[in-house]
Amino acid sequence: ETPAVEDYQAGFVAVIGRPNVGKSTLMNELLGQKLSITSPKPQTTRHRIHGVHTTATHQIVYVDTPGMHIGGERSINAYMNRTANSAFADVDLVLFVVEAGRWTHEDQAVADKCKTIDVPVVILVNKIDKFKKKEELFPFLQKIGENAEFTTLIPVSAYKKSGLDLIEKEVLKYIPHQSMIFPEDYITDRSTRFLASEIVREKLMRVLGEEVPYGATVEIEQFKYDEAEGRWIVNALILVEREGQKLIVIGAKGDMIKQIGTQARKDLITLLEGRVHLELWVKVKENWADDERALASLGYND
Ligand code: GDP
Ligand code: K
Ligand code: MG
Repeated sequence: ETPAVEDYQAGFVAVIGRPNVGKSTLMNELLGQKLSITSPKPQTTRHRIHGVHTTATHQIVYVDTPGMHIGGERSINAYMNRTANSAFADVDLVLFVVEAGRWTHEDQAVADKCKTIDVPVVILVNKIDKFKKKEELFPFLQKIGENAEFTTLIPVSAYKKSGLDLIEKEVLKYIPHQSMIFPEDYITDRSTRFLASEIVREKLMRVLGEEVPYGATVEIEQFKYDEAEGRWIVNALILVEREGQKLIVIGAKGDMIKQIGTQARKDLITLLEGRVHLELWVKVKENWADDERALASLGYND
């Protein structure tokens, strides 16, 4: 039974913060589904992505964003900051994610930015699982309160799934009463093909050391269901900036690319709900991350 319009709530919530505080992990937990890729490396999330959570009483559209960061002169860095900044527009609430016990100048920059916008802001203090005793967290919470001047502060742990119900309860205070914005089964604004390329990029970020991931991107060349074979055919091109990086991605005897492929295939099977044949290729494309036109052609253009 459809609830009366005045009882239903629907709206947009931006998830922002500096890199690596756990924005994407949190969004996935709030959705109960892995949509946005995550890794211990900053700049894992490069694109804005909508994750829609629809229930009988509400539809919340979470907008995950690249981390706002200082420094990085490259076009790709400017793109990520631009994308994060644009997420403020047309949302009902901003969830500003910070990491328990660590307040950096980048957090302060985000806090200062929040003070200039018209949208209400709630702070999520993530990763509280790193503290064994609650009392150890108090000085940090007090410090944020002083630096950020926001009233609502919710300690949470995406890992332990603690505080998620509190977040949703708080979010609903700001979500307007109106009917559904998107159809009931709508999950994201991104194509399955895009999600597939992100899965491959996530494995790159996770499997490789520090020297390659920021200089790599993924382009899906073929993405189709083969009726005769009864499986998906996915060909992905990993673009790196230098020959040396190509060798690292491939690894000795191809062990790196094999690992990336095995892990990516596993997630692709979940995403596509069927058998998957995945082929990975590595190619050098110099300066893709510095060149606005190259960026746009690789899908960095929203
Ligand atoms: P983002 O850059 O802000 O989107 O952060 P990610 O979601 O990619 O997460 C960055 C890192 O923090 C990853 O290694 C996550 O596994 C880790 N992380 C996320 N949430 C938690 C948490 O609640 N507790 C701990 N200990 N680590 C977390
Ligand atoms: K990250
Ligand atoms: Mg992220």
